[in-house]
Amino acid sequence: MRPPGITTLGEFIVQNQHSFPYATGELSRLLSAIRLAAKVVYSQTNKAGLVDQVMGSMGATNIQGEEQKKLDVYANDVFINALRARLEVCGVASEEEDSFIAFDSEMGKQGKYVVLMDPLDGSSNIDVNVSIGTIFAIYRRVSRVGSVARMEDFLQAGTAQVAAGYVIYGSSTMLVYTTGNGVNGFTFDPAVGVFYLSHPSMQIPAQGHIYSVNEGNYNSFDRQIRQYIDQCKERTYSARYIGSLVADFHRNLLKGGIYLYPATAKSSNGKLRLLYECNPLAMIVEQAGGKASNGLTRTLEIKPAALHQRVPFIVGSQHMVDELEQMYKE
Ligand code: P6P
Repeated sequence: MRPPGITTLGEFIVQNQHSFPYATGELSRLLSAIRLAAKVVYSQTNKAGLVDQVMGSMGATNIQGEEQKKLDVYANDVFINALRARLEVCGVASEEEDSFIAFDSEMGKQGKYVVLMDPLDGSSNIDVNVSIGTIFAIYRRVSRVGSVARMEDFLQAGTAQVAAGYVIYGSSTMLVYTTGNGVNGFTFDPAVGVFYLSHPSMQIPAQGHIYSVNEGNYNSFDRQIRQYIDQCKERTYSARYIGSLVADFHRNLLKGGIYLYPATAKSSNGKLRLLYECNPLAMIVEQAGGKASNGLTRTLEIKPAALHQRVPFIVGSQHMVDELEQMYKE
């Protein structure tokens, strides 16, 4: 029996579609595809330790050269198939796909939106039972409706996102998203198969006392990053780094804090991808009152040059990001 006053994700989307700047119903159907896919991926991730065909890797590697865990590929297929079935979407870009996928059927070409996603981020944590996540960004296409989706539809600045969100498959599974009118979190009740509004109007504390960074790379960080980390230690902030972006981001969103994936000796632009990791989380954090940048430029204003482009990523509580950006200005 549903507690009184609790709203389901489906009801919430319909109740709020009037605030979505395009035809009512379009976003509802698009988000419901993501909601469905999240439930399907949930059903596999929460038994990854049990179901042999899910464990281990296929031996294939994606464009990042990272070993693809079977669950990576599975999640990618589930989300792509769910989105292909919706007339609102004309194409998808994914961390698991070398290039974008254009839905070139007559129905697909009529789609007005493109979706960019990391279908299962942090998948190397699957085998050790650490929370993992899906991250997605939604844009209006810029190419002509009725034509096949083009690269320009996917290489839009983050400020053009019409919606962004993530799913965290953890001790509970949550879907957190924004359409530009605040951030709302929904917790999945597997007994009922429904996401319930559990975190309305999420706001990240302006100041936090948690910093999240892989300090193994400390010696190759920019001077400003090392200076900021040293300052966190002087202030005896808590170091919390799960090694799963969605899990680290979600905790900092709730408690306040800063997540850093700066440039390193191994990767001069950091490790995280602009289009389907940094931009969606940047939109969410800004809608929740926080900030995201590469130290010098607001993440959402970085002009994409390539689908899998990496950027240094600093995201979290406003005052913490401000302080680090000030070090870059000095
Ligand atoms: P490192 C996972 O592979 C991921 O993309 C993020 O989820 C995570 O925050 C980061 O990489 C961890 O990278 O280099 O610290 O192991």
